[in-house]
Amino acid sequence: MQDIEKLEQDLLAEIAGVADLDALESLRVAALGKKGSVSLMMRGLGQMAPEERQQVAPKLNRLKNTVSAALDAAKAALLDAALNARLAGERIDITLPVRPEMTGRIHPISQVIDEITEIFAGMGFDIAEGPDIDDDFHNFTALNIPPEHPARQMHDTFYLPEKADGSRQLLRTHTSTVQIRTMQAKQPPHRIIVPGRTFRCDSDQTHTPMFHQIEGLVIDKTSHMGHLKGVLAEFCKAFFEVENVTMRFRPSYFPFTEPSAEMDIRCTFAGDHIKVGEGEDWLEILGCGMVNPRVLEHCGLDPAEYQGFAWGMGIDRIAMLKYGIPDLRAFFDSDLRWLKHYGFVPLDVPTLGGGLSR
Ligand code: 2NM
Repeated sequence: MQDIEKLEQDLLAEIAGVADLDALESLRVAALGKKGSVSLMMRGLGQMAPEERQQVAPKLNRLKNTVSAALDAAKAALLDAALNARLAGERIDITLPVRPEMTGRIHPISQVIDEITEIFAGMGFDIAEGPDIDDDFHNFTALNIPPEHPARQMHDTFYLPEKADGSRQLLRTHTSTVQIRTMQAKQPPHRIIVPGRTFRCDSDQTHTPMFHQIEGLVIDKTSHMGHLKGVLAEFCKAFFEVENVTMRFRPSYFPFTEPSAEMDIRCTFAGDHIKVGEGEDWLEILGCGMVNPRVLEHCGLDPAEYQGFAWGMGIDRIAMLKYGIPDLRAFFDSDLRWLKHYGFVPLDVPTLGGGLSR
């Protein structure tokens, strides 16, 4: 009897003092394993007289249960402590500033794309993207640009080598390919903007063969030029971060819109910087119009049911204007000193609430 109580006290004391899981497992084997101290005692039951066995057996069972429970509890406590130690070791203070200070910079074009998408996303537009390499239908035919149109000539468009069937793919000359793909793939209403690379065989002081555009498209049953004007006015105020922008629409021509217009905004040229919104000069910033019914038909939409507006603008020139960057071609030189000077800090993400360009 004494033995049982003594053994229990000893075992519980040892379990309480154990420092790690390995030691605890050794203890378990030494007590409850085949040749463990508790097991050996239980084996002794066989040699006892029945009355004695009846007395001792429940005590031994209780001993076994107590030790077993103490082992389980100790194991749980050790696992808990190990987890807490690991969590404490992995804890990071996310309020600390980034270290080391980030040296990478966001290219002004990426910054301007982020700003513009933020503005239009705030107005409920989706952002759509599509392939740089496309075909004649999406780049020209669907946009009501007939085969003899000058924009189709070799000197404007980069063509890929002819395929076996005689067709040639091309590098898209505008992002409108994506508007076409969107109208073909989904049912109206559409409210999208499409940022991306575009390509034209043209290279001088103010043109690079690859440049960037953002185009917008709204299609539903009742959208009209008044909505177009409202959307673009909101955009200009937000983008140039000014209270008021005076706009002017000049009649123009695009095959894919009817009527078409070009939009100018008031500005003043103050030295090398430009002030946008008010002033004596006009700055041409985009082309726009009501989507030509023929374009809708090419996309399988009934012009008697659907209508809408679209616009397009070059991002590179707008980025130069907004951020006072003098030379277009430096945009694509990958000069790290230039990027450090004109680039943006990666964590300063443009938001409508927090400010676009800070
Ligand atoms: C512009 C000017 C005016 C335009 C039209 C379309 C489409 F696909 F809906 F017909 N996409 N983009 C558009 C209209 C583009 O860029 C100066």
